Amino acid sequence: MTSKIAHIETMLVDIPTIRPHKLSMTSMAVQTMVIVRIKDDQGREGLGEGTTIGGLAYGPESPESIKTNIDTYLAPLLIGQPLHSIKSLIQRINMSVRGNMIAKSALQTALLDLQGKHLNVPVSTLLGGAIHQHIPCLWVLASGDTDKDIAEAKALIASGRHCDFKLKIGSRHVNDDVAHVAAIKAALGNSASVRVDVNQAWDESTATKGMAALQEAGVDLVEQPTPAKDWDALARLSQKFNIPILADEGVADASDVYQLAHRGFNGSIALKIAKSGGPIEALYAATVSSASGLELYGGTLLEGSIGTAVSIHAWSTLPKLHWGSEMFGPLLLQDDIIKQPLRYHNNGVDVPDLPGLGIEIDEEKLALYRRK
Ligand code: MUC
Ligand code: MG
Repeated sequence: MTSKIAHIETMLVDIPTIRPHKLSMTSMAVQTMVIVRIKDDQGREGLGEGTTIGGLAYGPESPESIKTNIDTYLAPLLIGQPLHSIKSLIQRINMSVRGNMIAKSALQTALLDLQGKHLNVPVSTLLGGAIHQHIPCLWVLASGDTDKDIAEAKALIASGRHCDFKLKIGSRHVNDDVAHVAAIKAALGNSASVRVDVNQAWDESTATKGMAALQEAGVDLVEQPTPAKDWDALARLSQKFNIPILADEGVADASDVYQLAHRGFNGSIALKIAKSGGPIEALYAATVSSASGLELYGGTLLEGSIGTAVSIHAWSTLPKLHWGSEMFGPLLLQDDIIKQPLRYHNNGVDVPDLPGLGIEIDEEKLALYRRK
């Protein structure tokens, strides 16, 4: 029997990070997640998460706006609705609410979890079926200190947890950033793939200089060197260098991927559930990327375990993630609000295979970290 959506609760959850995490636009010491709990009229519950980086530093939605907008505008559209078609529920929301992609992604995640539990199948099955059971996962070095980053990377390589690394740069002068990256690459050698994320901090001429030096230093990939919507610059840079470019902030959804490909961009695309409005739309972006000959990467907005789990379910349905993924968000946090943490080993993470997301809330931990 089809169930109906009976209740939607949202809460802000703050968990400190294991060390400061420095990006070009902010430094994080704590991560705030908006946790969503949707209950149906048969007593089942679906979990969702909407998470961004650094309040309003990264994008136009803050944790507080995500919570307020779900409570005030999105949740009332779902209460009382039958659960049989998630796409018709998405359509219902999209007809009344523009933007707010992270809020939409949080709700879509909870609906998928609820539907998966109802049908007794994992979320990956609802998204077409898992092709992979283990997803490669890199680690981000972002302490801001070269020696600390080298020590952190060497320990992670030795433990077998990660062999690929992304370095956050862009807040310092390009020469200092390149020296920092080159020192890390030289210390790790060929045992590691080293990539950088500039988070839009360079203009095109600085990017031309920086990318030439990074290519020389043996860096494998440069992520979003120039401002998000400067699609022409990204396309020109991708044609100028052999070192590939990964588009991140510049491509939120399938239509952005089309626009970038149309301009001659020949790099790769970072898929993220948060910027697309949910895993279903992130997979639409993947389809347009593949049709345009662009390679894929599973991205994160540093979500905790719920947002990370649903992303892993989505990426498991893709034939090929050319650059692996960065689904390490839970490992950056000092603690977790779920009972069985995601399993990280062999330079990757396992795809959960229990019904729904395959994860269970730890109520005591949730009560501890929930914002009062
Ligand atoms: C980004 O822009 O890629 C992903 C990993 C990380 O450390 O920051 C994010 C955001
Ligand atoms: Mg990025």
